[in-house]
Amino acid sequence: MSRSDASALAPTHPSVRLHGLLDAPGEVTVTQLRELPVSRVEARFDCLGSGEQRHRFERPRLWDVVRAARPVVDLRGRKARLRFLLAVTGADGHCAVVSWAEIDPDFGGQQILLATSVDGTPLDEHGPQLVVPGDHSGARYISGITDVWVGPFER
Ligand SMILES: Nc1nc2c(c(=O)[nH]1)N[C@H]1C(S)=C(S)[C@@H](COP(=O)(O)O)O[C@H]1N2
Ligand SMILES: [Mo]
Repeated sequence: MSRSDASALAPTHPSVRLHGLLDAPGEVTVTQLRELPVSRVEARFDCLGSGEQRHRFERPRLWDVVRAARPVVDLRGRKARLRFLLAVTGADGHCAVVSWAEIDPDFGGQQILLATSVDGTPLDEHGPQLVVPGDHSGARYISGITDVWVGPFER
């Protein structure tokens, strides 16, 4: 497909809004997420409604997506970043929080993904899906993601 064909299709595809305390906030499509380094995860989780599920997910770590948006956080020491959290929301309003320390390699370093495909099926039309391999429950596997907010807890 030529470049002009691709950009003609772009407006029909959903995008994820990256916002919060970021130097480079913006909208990112599933196509753009595929430009980041690829990770692959075989995940198994439990759903209260439909029992155990197994899926193959592919593409970027949430960590790489967030770093590309340049969060305004001091990474020289280790304490300042610990108050940061990421709120991930789907098109239906389902929302869950991931703490910065879960995905930061200096702490949990979990392979949490914003998947661009599930079992080989591309998610361009539906929007990316959050993949949290450490979770027993599937409830944080938010699909159709429209929004990722990054910022510090304030008290
Ligand atoms: N946007 C959105 N994503 C969601 C949910 C939801 O209600 N809305 N439910 C979650 C729950 S409870 C589970 S168990 C998994 C189900 O994943 P599946 O679609 O592979 O069955 O999706 C999760 N992602
Ligand atoms: Mo579920």
